[in-house]
Amino acid sequence: MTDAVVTAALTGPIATKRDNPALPTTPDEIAAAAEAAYRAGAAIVHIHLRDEAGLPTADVEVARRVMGLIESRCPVLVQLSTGVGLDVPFEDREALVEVSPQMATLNVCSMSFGTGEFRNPPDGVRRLASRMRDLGVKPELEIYDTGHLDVALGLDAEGLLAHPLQFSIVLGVKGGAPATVESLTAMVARLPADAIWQVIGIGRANLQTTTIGLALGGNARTGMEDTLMLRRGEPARSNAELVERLVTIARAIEREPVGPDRAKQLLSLS
Ligand code: KMH
Ligand code: ZN
Repeated sequence: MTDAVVTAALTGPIATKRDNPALPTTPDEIAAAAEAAYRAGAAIVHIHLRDEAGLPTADVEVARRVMGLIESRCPVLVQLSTGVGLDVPFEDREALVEVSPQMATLNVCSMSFGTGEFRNPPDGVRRLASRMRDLGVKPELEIYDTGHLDVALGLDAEGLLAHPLQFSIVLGVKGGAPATVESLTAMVARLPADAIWQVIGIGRANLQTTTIGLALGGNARTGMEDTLMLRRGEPARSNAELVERLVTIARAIEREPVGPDRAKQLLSLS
């Protein structure tokens, strides 16, 4: 068995309870979902915040509250999304790292995102990378296509990123790389030798692409940000249910999900 770090992406920025009533959106629901995901085998929770209306927010007070609630329940590591939501200005999103989560996402390029636009301007991305480096917040480099990898490597060449680099290869977003083995292997082949990586499989191909990533030696992520369905026609009843299934798959292919302490070592978190 080799180690595998499992991340649960609990909420995301787009789905609502109308899409799946089990989606956690309030601070208490997110904290309870984080604990259940941890107990099911996740070492990390990827967190998007919602306001009282259920919309994505970059409110640092909400971030502090959610992080405090999670910490009071379990030792799972927190990866805060700086992607937040498509309608939230970059300048508000970047302020979230000031609450010093163990990790935060760093989306390196602007792009079309479904029917919306995901704005990550080059000067803002460099500023955010530099602030994360100064605060000791580990960037989760989200790579939605091959060119994004080159931009991330450029940030590394400028000395803005701490090693080992940690990549999430996102497959299946409309506007990014398709959920195919070819697009995955094209990106994996070009990662630095010491890079740590996982697949984020969006939508229908979630199960297949995540499993292929694990089989190729990557870590793994699942959760209701990435898929609201356990399988076609069957909505997920919880994030923990998705994590349980992924843990079963990991073990079946000789990958053992690790706890937060070991994940901290593997990912070189401060
Ligand atoms: N769904 C997007 C807006 C992140 O968490 O940083 C991208 C996103 C990335 O959620
Ligand atoms: Zn996210």
